Amino acid sequence: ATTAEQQHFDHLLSEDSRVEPRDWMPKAYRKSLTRQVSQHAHSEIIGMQPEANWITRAPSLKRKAVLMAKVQDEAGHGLYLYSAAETLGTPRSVLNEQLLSGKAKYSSIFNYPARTWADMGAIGWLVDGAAICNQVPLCRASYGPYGRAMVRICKEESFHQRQGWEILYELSHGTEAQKQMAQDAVNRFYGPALQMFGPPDADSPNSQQSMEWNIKRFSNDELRQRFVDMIVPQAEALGLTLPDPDLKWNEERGHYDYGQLDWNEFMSVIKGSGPCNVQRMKRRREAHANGAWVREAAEAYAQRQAREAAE
Ligand code: FAQ
Repeated sequence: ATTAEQQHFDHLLSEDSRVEPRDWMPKAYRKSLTRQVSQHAHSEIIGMQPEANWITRAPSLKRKAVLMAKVQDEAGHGLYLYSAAETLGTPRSVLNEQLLSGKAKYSSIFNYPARTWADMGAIGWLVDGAAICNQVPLCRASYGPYGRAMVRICKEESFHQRQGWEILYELSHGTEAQKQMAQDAVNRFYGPALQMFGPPDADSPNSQQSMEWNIKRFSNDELRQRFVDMIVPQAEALGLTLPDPDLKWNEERGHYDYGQLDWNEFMSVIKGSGPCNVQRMKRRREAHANGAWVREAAEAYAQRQAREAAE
């Protein structure tokens, strides 16, 4: 880079303005953003599986329509995030290959099974709720295409969280068995949802640099705390409890204290040994193989268009 290029980049960051695809950017900035944005895209795509699993078993036509719309939104999020990642220079086919080969990560949360209908509620309320807490600050990420994609994604996530909340509310005000099913779903998703924010700050190798680059605006622990503070009163309103005996209001800090999370489990899930990692990846590889004809048809069409334009 010339000094002028580096200075221009530094100036954009210091003014808190956006870096656009045509601007010069440091190699490490491009690389780290490609990593985060593509892994985010992979999470949206793999994240369709736990809920898609319940579409045919939704308890009513209305619930089925809502769930189908939500799962389709996740596909859309994956697509705009792949497009945003591609503006950094790596083609989608390469990003996809990194997912299929296991080289790229996707969110730990999607390696847990969705056992009952109440899990649709817990996923919407807790998983989409955590996603919103994490993603609202990303609307201000320094890289323009990522920040702009986040704005629309966050609006859709808000609807997702609301639909999850409503499922749980209805169950927790239903029969004793329904309430129990809702409580069980919350018990299973609470810890893994808190781990979506990433490892504790002291063990988060990317955070500091990402914050200096205005990609992340808050640390993993700061966002996790914000999420806990948000869901405690929501759980009370639902009539459900959160499975943490150490959860209590700390007057001095002005925040809820919460107990240690199981970080060994987290590490094992991101290394591939969670309850559903194998199944999720197998399903994704099958879906990719089954879609080969679509890619071939699109390619043949593009070639014909190019030929006709040249004639
Ligand atoms: N799972 O140094 P840090 C959704 C990795 S929401 C797996 O702290 P960073 C919506 C991390 O990549 C879910 N891996 O990393 C939806 C890094 O490894 P690497 C997706 C994790 O980047 C709802 C290493 O650990 N949301 O899909 C996790 O500064 C319902 C060290 O960590 C996003 O991706 C984890 N939980 O902070 C869809 C949001 N945590 O890459 C369907 C955008 C950390 O060096 C249904 N991403 N790792 O090999 C981010 O905000 C950040 O990347 C963090 C991690 C906060 C996830």
